[in-house]
Amino acid sequence: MLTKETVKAMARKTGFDLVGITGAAPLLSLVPVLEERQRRGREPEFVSGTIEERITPKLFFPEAKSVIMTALNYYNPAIREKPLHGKLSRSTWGRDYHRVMGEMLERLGQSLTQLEPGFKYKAFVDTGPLVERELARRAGLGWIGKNCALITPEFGSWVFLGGIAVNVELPPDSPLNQSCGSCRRCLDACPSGALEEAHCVNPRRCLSYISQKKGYLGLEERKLLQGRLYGCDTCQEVCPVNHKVAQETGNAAFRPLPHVYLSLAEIVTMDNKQFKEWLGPTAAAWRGKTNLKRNAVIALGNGGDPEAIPLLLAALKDPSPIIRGHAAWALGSFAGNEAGTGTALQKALKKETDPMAKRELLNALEVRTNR
Ligand code: B12
Ligand code: SF4
Ligand code: SF4
Repeated sequence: MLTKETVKAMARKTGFDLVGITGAAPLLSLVPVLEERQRRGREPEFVSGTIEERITPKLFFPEAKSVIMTALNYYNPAIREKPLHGKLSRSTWGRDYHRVMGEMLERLGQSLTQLEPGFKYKAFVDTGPLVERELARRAGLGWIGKNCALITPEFGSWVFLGGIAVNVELPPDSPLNQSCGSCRRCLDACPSGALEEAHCVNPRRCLSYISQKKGYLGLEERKLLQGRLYGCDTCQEVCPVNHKVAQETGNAAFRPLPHVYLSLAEIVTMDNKQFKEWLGPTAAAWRGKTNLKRNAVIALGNGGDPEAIPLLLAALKDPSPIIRGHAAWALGSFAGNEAGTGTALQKALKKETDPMAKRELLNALEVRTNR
């Protein structure tokens, strides 16, 4: 018979940093939290599943009797910031964790199938409906920080979560009896005020979400993003637990790939082939090329470095109206009357057919006249 010890040993052998077990009972304590989010229209558009599906392992895998929760440490020390370069969250520095962890979970499931006749499982990492932080908390992997992250005593919050629902009953682990205490550094450091109170993030104000949202961003959102190209690490970077326990990942798949050193110029001008080659293997690609280019244009505008101006003038001719529109805004945000910019904006306005991009061009020209 499959024992908890065998399962854990196999998970470690597969390469997981942490493993814990919880039952398949629904995550009932989340119901009021999820209802409130729905009522206030706060769920990101890419979150799938009804509340019932998000809290019920048996709706995900009808034969589920237990859930094996795993964590992978993905921490890498900071990369030195450079002018005219943007910022990617650490979760996107290495290979896409959905693939890396998904493959590992499948391997774990297959190994357990070899050991136990009739063993069945279904794996999930991030894109499934189940709320993984709560499953991980219940499986004793860590506690929920005031920044909403699952914080582990071994690696802090720099861990990806994933699991397999299984058709065998395993003795569950107990949740940890740990908390953030009186600390509130993440609440004070969140640049957008998305952490409205302890354990409660407003997803629509979270810069991680804003960086992933498609289309035109509002003026406040553009300013708040600063140089972020994808994701936001601020509430984890300030966390004293992370300062104390974070350790460089031992998983080669999560070491930084060359894309983390790309300049904003390279991102703003990349074509489809470069996008696929540079970002395709990472988790920063799933919202598409235009999103990253848009965020790079915004970073150039926020950076205020005059070297950005020729790049932004070129971006006024980009095939995507979203890039043209944000480039107009970025040019409008430069303080002086840089030679040629006004004329370039006027010229672009004459040719522009997209109503939103046209509005951005008009706004940029108005900002410059009023200066
Ligand atoms: C949608 C989503 C987002 C959205 C919304 C996030 C949110 N917190 O609501 C956005 C795009 C903003 C986002 C951002 C990030 N995400 Co995200 N995201 C998800 C996803 C797909 C679903 C999350 C969800 O349904 N949340 C519902 C809410 C209710 O639960 P929760 O926020 O996850 O967590 C807890 C608290 O809200 C808490 N809670 C609520 N009320 C109360 C009250 C009290 C008193 C207490 C104690 C607790 C408490 O209970 C919840 C569970 O225990 C999960 C994967 C998954 N399927 O679970 C990944 C996931 C949560 N994300 C992850 C990551 C890494 C991030 C980012 C760090 C990425 C980045 N660097 O930009 C940021 C962190 C932002 C933050 N501070 O939460 C990891 C988390 C790893 C970890 N160690 O915690 C996950 C688990 C993906 C994975 N498989 O690894 N994410
Ligand atoms: S990820 Fe950034 S914006 Fe979102 S809650 Fe944390 S600090 Fe705030
Ligand atoms: S910064 Fe402080 S309050 Fe926020 S998650 Fe870390 S320990 Fe908890």
